[in-house]
Amino acid sequence: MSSLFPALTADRTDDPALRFGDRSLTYGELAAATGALAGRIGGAGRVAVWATPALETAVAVVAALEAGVAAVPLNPKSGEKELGHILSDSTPTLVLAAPDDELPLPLRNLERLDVETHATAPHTTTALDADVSAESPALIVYTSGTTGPPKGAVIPRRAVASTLDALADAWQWTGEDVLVHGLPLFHVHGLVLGTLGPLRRGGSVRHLGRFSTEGVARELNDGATMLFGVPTMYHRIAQALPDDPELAKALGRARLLVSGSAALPVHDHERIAAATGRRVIERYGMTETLMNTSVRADGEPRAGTVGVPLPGVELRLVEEDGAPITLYDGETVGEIQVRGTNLFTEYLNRPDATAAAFTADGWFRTGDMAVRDPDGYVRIVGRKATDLIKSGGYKIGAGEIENALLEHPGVREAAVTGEPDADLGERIVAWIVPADPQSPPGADELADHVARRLAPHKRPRVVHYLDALPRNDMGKIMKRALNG
Ligand code: MCA
Ligand code: AMP
Repeated sequence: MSSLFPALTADRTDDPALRFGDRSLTYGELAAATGALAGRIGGAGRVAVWATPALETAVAVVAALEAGVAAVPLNPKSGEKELGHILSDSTPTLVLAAPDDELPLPLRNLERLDVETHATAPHTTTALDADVSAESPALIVYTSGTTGPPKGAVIPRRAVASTLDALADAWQWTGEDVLVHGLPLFHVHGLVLGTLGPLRRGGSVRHLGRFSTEGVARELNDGATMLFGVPTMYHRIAQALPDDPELAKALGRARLLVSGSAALPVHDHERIAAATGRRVIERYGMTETLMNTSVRADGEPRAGTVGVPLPGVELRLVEEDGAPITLYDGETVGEIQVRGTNLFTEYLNRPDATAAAFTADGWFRTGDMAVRDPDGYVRIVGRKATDLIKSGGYKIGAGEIENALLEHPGVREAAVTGEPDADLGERIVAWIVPADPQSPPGADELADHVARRLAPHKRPRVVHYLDALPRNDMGKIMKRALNG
């Protein structure tokens, strides 16, 4: 038993814990599988987890936490360049994967341990993590910045515990809840909230394998009580509702529909409310901070807001010069800064970036711009950095895509921007000056190039060809001149 999962005990032989497609584990089975694996990896420095949407990923991460070992979840669609960076930066001693998973080249030099979901050997019942400090790393999650490769956010155990307990308070989330979602397991949303969350409460999660409105309808009509999703998923639900009475009925039954990772447009909020009688609530978080605010289950759901600060989270808005804004007028815009036990400790191997992310008095600069309504509800109105793109709920840095594009022999210059997209929120647009204007590389070829090197969700969806990029007197690319 782990201090993070007090409900994960061997005697709960009939209580469902995890279901992925048609494979499932009870608490008793999960305790046996994670106990056995934890016994094998105890003392390993850090372990990489091949984070497919499968039982094995959940077993691997929970076992690492039980063993007091930090887990580095890897996107199984990561390209070679991205994977190479994450491995050389985080230096895991082992990779945990499902027995049938084929691992790509950069991982083949690493010792591999197959994750068994049904333990065959008797497991230890002593809590391996009893002496592990709450400050020690639980997870290292890679997140994009404006320039350069992704940074590893070191998330300590107390942040995982405190964010999940704050959400339990805000959402009246209990062991009775059955969560359904189809989120990836290599980011905070699907892994911490969507997998560790139900296990900490003693309830269960049904993962769809991949998101579909049919899967959501099936599970909510079959006893699931909560749905988590990114706005793209709720947009697809809103699109499907007019022709799908089963889906409308299913959503109408849910106890809580929660959206996060990006802003859910008011139009989608309204369409879902009109068709189902239920209001989606939004919560606001970041890889570095876990969850900061939420509309509460017992509060007023208000479209276009992310609710109020969670218990234990201090939140302030500041002016450009760092002066705190004291007005709650729904108008005065400032950067959101936060403080609390929900925060990460550092970016791995990046003391410079860590220092830059905090103010002298310990507030984390989120880079998100917001106003506050008179009753404290936070409304996010934008982002400081235009070079960060949120597409499908994934945060993507323009700089890393530009660097990948520049590695294509047919590209002389490249700039990347985001533009509004009804489905994805924003879509990635590449502006290319070809090396040879007579035979520029095709849009599909450039998309494949980025998908292969970085990840498919980072591929440009639109490519424009230019003779030259607009630059100012200093030679800096003027991105505003591109999208305008
Ligand atoms: C298409 N595909 C390709 C290519 N083109 N693969 C390789 N090369 C290409 N050129 C494949 C894709 O891999 C994918 O495969 C399929 O075609 C469809 O691609 P795409 O259109 O990109 O995907 P989608 O189905 O439209 O994805 C929408 C989505 C997804 C399901 C909403 O964006 C998603 O899962 N978003 C969740 C992001 C998230 O969890 N963010 C949390 C981070 P296949 O279908 O097989 O995959 S934020 C966070 O954690 C903070 C703390 C917070 O606040 O939550
Ligand atoms: P990530 O680094 O991928 O964890 O993404 C964190 C960012 O997602 C935040 O800084 C916000 O810009 C955005 N975000 C998360 N939740 C919301 C939300 N409910 N509304 C608007 N933006 C959000």
